[in-house]
Amino acid sequence: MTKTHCPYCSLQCGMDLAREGRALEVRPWTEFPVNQGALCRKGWTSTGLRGHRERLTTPLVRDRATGELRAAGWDEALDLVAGQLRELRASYGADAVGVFGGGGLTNEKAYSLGKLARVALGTSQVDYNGRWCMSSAASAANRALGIDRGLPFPLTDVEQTDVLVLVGSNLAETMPPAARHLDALRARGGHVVVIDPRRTATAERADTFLQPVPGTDLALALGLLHLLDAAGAVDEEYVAARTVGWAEVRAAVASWWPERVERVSGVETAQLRRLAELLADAEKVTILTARGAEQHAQGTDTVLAWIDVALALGMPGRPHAGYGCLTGQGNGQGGREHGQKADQLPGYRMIDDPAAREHVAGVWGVDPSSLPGPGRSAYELLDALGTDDGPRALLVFGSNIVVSAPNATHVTSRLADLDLLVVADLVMSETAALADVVLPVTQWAEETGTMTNLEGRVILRQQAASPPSGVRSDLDVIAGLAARLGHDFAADPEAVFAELGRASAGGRADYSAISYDRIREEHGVFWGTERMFGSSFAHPDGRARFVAVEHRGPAEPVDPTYPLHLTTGRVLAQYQSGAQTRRIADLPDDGPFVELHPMLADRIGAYDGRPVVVTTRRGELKAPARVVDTIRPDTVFVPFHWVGANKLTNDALDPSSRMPEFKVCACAVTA
Ligand SMILES: Nc1nc2c(c(=O)[nH]1)N[C@H]1C(S)=C(S)[C@@H](COP(=O)(O)OP(=O)(O)OC[C@H]3O[C@@H](n4cnc5c(=O)[nH]c(N)nc54)[C@H](O)[C@@H]3O)O[C@H]1N2
Ligand SMILES: Nc1nc2c(c(=O)[nH]1)N[C@H]1C(S)=C(S)[C@@H](COP(=O)(O)OP(=O)(O)OC[C@H]3O[C@@H](n4cnc5c(=O)[nH]c(N)nc54)[C@H](O)[C@@H]3O)O[C@H]1N2
Ligand code: SF4
Ligand SMILES: [Mo]
Repeated sequence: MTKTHCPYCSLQCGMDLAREGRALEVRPWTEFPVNQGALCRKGWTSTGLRGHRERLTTPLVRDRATGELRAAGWDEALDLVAGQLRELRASYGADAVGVFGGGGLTNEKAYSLGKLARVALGTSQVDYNGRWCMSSAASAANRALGIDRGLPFPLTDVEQTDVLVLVGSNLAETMPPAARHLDALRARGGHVVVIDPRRTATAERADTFLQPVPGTDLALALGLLHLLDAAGAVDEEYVAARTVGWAEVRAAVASWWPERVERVSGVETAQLRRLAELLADAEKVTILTARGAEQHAQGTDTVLAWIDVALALGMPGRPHAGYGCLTGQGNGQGGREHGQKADQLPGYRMIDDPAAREHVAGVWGVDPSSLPGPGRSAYELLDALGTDDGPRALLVFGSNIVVSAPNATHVTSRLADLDLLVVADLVMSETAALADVVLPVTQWAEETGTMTNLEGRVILRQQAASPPSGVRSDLDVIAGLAARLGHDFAADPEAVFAELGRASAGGRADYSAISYDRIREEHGVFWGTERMFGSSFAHPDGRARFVAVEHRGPAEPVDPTYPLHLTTGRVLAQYQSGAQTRRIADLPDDGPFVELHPMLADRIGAYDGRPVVVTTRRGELKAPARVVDTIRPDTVFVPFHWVGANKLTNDALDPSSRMPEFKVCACAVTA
């Protein structure tokens, strides 16, 4: 039996892997506190990719003559990649090479990938799919609280709160074992509030459900602040002692009376008033945001407004209360801390900070001035590929861009304009299928590494089986490329983790006190403290910042040609771009569908199960209708696990986090 964690989401549920002959079987690991033995369907079936006939087991190189991918040896493939990268750098400069990482990579991989970019390639052009995921919450938390840690408290704390507000989270489908904490809270007499344009499985477990127009959560928060202030429910003592900036927020929300909020969001004034009363009367309130509130061109401001609500109520830092973001990818937290992000060095240090550069360059044994500056954010990087001043080569580790990037048809055309596309993956993802070189890598149970879950708990995924022959770990691949570029990188995960510890020492996310042995003994180790903000926030003066923000609305409002709101998201049985879960036989793979309300279906003559066409300014998708009365009549929903949804989505970006607006654009639907 090997104690490890699920290959998918940020809950990083603990599991035991038992060998049954050649097969691996998933068994519950009941002592691991986050999931206490429970797993969702994806976790139970996660070994389904082991020995799968579609696993990649040899490097592939595109034959110039035929245009087809053909099998190649590792030396041939890596020599070819390194040779071409050297040539491109010599002709066009170091920024001609781009690197694209993922929040599903282990801490060790994220760290090595950033080091590959900055040290071996000398490029500033490195970013990752975390920009798609939680960057708006990160940018808001940094600004308001002085630090970006998804949950600044253990997840189980939510059971002890009085009112839990979930803004744009469908955790009953996206983190099913976490739903038990909602049930426990309600069994204690607590109250769950869900805010979502769809009455989801999570909303079914709630006491209060608000169903706003997509993209209006910011207006709701401003309206709540208005009502809390009017009712004298602001915790003046806390505000005076622990925060700055309330006066500006108070002035900004003065004009957000409930009728105005109703006009913008569609949420009735009576409902908003009841929610304000509920919050005002509660001793302990916890507000959690997820992608529904964050994946917007005003995502950062939306999160800031909800943090303002939490601060006005005096909650952050109080036991069993406060604000948190439900990070999404397996290593969503660690993946953003160790230097694969365009503006960061390991330890959540900023790449334009001279002291940070000096410290990290010291660990890397290079001159600080040799480190590049900040690069482009994920979408901007992809948008620039193959253009005059953009990268001409891209190395992709752990992302299936063709399916998951916004405005995907455009992004795919950018990939096609590259001189060299290299993809490291377990399977032939839609992105790997376009590559010039495909590198087959090990998957979670075949390698060891650390992940940092949504609570900031660093956990250890231990190897439970040997990889198929011909497959190498990402760390080996990165070290192999670095060696060919004249640099000696460690490839052993524990050695990389020790180096990461040194590089992060003294940074905002300091891992220097954590070791594999400690993680094994303690079932995971929190970086920093388990519960944050008890006595001070992470700004130099110890105070949280209220930030006054305004509601702008979606970048692409509805109009007579595109009269409906399109939103996108997830279903329980598929994970992300589906590259892994669509190949697992025990998970249903029905293809995309279009969820719409019976009133809308009637108007356009659509029938459940029959195809409809969704059109936006960027593309169209034909898929079966799913007629349900749980969605707003002015909104349609498409899951993004299959090619399709992102041909429709808008590439408008949040100005501060550079997160794309996946959660709302204007569309038309015809039967
Ligand atoms: N089954 C499954 N689980 C997953 C994943 C997966 O792919 N599949 N991915 C993991 C990852 S990386 C992530 S980031 C998380 C995401 O976890 P969630 O954020 O829970 O997932 P989503 O389905 O993207 O969005 C949540 C809800 O937002 C709603 N929504 C849409 N627009 C708006 C809006 O404007 N306002 C509000 N308030 N709500 C809105 C949608 O209707 C949806 O129900 O899930 C993780 N877990
Ligand atoms: N319309 C719409 N689009 C969205 C979203 C949405 O809500 N709506 N959500 C966004 C969000 S939150 C996210 S997180 C992204 C995720 O979207 P992607 O970045 O596409 O995420 P995955 O499907 O997890 O891609 C991981 C790829 O890497 C491979 N892989 C898995 N593990 C490893 C590994 O250890 N090493 C290597 N080299 N490869 C590995 C997998 O097989 C897969 O091909 O999608 C975003 N796109
Ligand atoms: S909730 Fe997330 S971590 Fe837990 S079993 Fe499901 S996919 Fe895996
Ligand atoms: Mo995500």
